[in-house]
Amino acid sequence: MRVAVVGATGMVGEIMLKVLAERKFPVTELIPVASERSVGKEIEFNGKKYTVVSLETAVAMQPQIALFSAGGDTSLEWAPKFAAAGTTVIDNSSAWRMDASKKLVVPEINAATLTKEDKIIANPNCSTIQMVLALAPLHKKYTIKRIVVSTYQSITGTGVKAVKQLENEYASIKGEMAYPYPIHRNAIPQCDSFEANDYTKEEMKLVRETQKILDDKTIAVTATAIRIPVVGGHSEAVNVEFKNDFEVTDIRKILHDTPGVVVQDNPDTKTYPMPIYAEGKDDVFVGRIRRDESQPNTLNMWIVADNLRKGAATNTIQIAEYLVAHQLV
Ligand code: A2P
Ligand code: 11C
Repeated sequence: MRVAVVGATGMVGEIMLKVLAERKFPVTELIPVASERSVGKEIEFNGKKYTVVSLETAVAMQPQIALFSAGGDTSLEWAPKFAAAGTTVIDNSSAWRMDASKKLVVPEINAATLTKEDKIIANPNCSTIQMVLALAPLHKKYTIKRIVVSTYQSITGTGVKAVKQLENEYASIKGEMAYPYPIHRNAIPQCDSFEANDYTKEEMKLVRETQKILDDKTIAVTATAIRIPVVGGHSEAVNVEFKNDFEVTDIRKILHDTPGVVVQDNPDTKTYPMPIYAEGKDDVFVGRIRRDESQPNTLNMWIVADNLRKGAATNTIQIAEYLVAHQLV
């Protein structure tokens, strides 16, 4: 496979290269792509050096697959050009996610809907991916009525600038700010910009993307997304009301049997997921599983995952693996 990685010098792009190598994705030729300012730079992949090329050059090279993580504007402009040249694009930006003609894919849930005609495939937002991976099998059995989610999000979701801001604050150095406020010793109740309804874009992604991936517009979702000074992954306190009653032991068993989900849940041994241990892993970790005693058919749990891996790079590459395995590219 000739594989282009658009945004290869970025935070997610670098993890994409790592995950492609780790999972032995059948790359015969890697085409690293970045902005004009990086063209000509060398990057290493699988022990070989590759030169970063421009988007224009990459389209002309007609890769079979292009993995995009270079922002929404780049995707909007360039994904259709790659698609027109016969390349299948898997896009990690928010550009195409809510486009009714594009599929929004978490492979364990809905990869079976993919066909050869899908030339631009959307990868969901990190906080959505980890939540729906755990919720999909529970929805299947008990039918979700409503989700109330509060997130505690890693600064890596914002990018290199945010990591630099925290490092500067640790060292009491004045520098460029990624956030409107200090992040060290703080919790900022704003991830991304606000929409007209006073929710942030991140919160509305949790609402809209969840309904699209679970293919059910009747699921009510409300979200509060918080940025905290953490690096390893996103954490989520999730309260789920089902139509039907459940046994907590059955919930644990279903989650235990769900590919990609790891249950870490034992109050006696203080076992529960934490971002410091999720970092660098591809799984979604679930713990603090307990009945909400304040109303019927309702469950509380705590979901943690590395936002750059399953939340971004790994999910994108799992989609690519599915396409290859099913001869869809
Ligand atoms: P570059 O390194 O040349 O700026 P991050 O989200 O971590 O900031 O990374 C963004 C990635 O997207 C980088 O690889 C960046 O390349 C790339 N990128 C940003 N703007 C463009 C653009 N207009 N065309 C191509 N790649 C872009
Ligand atoms: C964050 N979820 O943590 C964001 C980053 O739509 O892919 C990824 C944004 C997106 O801030």
